[in-house]
Amino acid sequence: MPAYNEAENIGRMIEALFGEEFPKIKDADMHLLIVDDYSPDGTGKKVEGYQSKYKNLHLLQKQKEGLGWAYIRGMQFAMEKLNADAVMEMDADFQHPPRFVKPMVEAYLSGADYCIGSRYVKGGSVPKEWALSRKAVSFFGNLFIRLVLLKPSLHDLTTGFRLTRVKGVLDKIKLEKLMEPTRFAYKVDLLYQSIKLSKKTVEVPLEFAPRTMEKSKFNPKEMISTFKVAIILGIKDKQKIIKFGIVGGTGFIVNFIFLRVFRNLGLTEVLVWLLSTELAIFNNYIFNNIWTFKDSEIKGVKAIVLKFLQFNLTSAGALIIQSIAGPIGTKLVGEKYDFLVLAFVVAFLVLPYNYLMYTKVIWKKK
Ligand SMILES: Nc1nc2c(ncn2[C@@H]2O[C@H](COP(=O)(O)OP(=O)(O)O)[C@@H](O)[C@H]2O)c(=O)[nH]1
Ligand SMILES: [Mg+2]
Repeated sequence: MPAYNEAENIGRMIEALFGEEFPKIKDADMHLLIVDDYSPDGTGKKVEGYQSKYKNLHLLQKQKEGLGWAYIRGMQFAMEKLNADAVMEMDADFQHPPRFVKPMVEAYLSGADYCIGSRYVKGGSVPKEWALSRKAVSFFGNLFIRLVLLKPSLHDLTTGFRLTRVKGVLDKIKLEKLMEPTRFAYKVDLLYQSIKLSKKTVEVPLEFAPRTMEKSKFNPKEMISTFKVAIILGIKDKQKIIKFGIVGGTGFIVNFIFLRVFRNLGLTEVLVWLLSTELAIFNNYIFNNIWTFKDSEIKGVKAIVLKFLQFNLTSAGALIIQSIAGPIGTKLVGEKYDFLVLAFVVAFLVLPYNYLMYTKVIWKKK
């Protein structure tokens, strides 16, 4: 729980959690770690005052470097010093009402690796008091990020109320390398990486409450940097697919050039097609290996040769798909439209099939 100038809230928050909510949670040992950036209003002192009363209350104090760093340092402390199995992110200002902690922990205990406190699912909400313009900014901003990151199945990507399993998720993330760590935008990068690592992600309804005291630290600068991070991540996410497409294009060119070359050499037509296609397959294999899937590059002569044979089998699979779907398609729409059938089969069957095989079989992550 990051807290900056929350002296008016922090005492009530500590009491609400340790006095009411934590005792209701039976199957987890609950701790509260507050990260205070030496708030001038004495937030830290207030916390210290409660530490003798609640032994699971911890305080981490550091220089002010913005919200992202408060979380990064807090998460590192939770993992390294407190040996946490899971870490929650929660505000100190009651905008995340303490009663929502329990359902989050329950979702984790029933197997979720990543729980998102969601304002935009059934049972969740944003404050009724918010002006329409504020609601619109929150809703459309969030929708934009959902679309950019291609995560339409999740409804709240900008929430600050989340629970993450340490093993396999949080401990795999290079927290110090998060984008925009001084800002609220840290949330988007952290969420993006967590979703990738998490095997089971769930959304738990959250009724986001209005702020009671003090002022919000969110502002247009924070908003712009949040969008920036989302766009950069969105492009990064699609880089592989773009490279895969480009390599496929070079394969087509190789195929075409050698078709002519071998024909001019006077080879039989079957051999002309066979050799030029094999060269295209070889081209695609090499360039996908050193470029598209560089992060899981196949190395060593033996591995390269074996994987190349596997790659040929994959390509044979594409041939089979095409020779089954092609005739069926032409039968349905007529020979006149065979080019449409070809485009359809390639776009919706062969390319997805290839991409799937490349990512899940050939260049499968270890
Ligand atoms: N330690 C620390 N906490 C911060 C900082 N900025 C915001 N917070 C805390 O983070 C939480 C969310 O901030 P808030 O201003 O309420 O943002 P909003 O809810 O998005 O309007 C609150 O508990 C703040 O006290 C910071 O720079 N350092
Ligand atoms: Mg707040």
